[in-house]
Amino acid sequence: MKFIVTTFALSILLSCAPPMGGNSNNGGGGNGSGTNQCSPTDCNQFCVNDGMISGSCEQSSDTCICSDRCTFDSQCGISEMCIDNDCESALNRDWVITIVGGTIPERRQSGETWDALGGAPDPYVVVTVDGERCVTATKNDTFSPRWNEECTFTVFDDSTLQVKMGDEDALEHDLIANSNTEALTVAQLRNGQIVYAWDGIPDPVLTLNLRLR
Ligand SMILES: [Ca+2]
Ligand SMILES: [Ca+2]
Repeated sequence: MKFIVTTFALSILLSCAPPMGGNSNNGGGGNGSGTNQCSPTDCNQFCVNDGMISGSCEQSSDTCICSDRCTFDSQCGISEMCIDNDCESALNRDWVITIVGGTIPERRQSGETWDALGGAPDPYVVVTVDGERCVTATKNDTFSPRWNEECTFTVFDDSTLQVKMGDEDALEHDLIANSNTEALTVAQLRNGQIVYAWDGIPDPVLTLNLRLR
């Protein structure tokens, strides 16, 4: 069967919204550029220039300055992340992909059981980034494997990701599901998680977590 990506951008959407309220004090004691929402009495704001979030407000002695230091990824460029309060490229870096776990239907598409005499599958996962493979251990006789195994890959702007779940057998292994080889996007890196489902069935099947090494 085929895996499809089901979710990738929820936390980005949630983190895009600047805090509500606050005041519109222009340059309130700030030495930042342009119009901002920092003021000495309320420093818990974003800096806004021409409607765009451009940084966060920082208390500095008795004033409040508009800093170019970031708090959220959404304050950075489209291929960047907020790393130690600086916007830096998310690419050309080592990323850790954690194969968390999955669920497997009781029977194959053909209606047969995974192993002879009604046996449960013995699943493992192969994650491939730019042709480099990482293979998990095999979990014996389970429909809900948990691996929590980590693989490290260097991710570039044209990197691709492909995943496959197999059932280890004594002779020829069975394919449980695989995905197409697809671009590994900055949106997925920033989101920190990729969830796969069966094509046509919304239930989550395989979860990968992503973090900077
Ligand atoms: Ca089998
Ligand atoms: Ca088995």
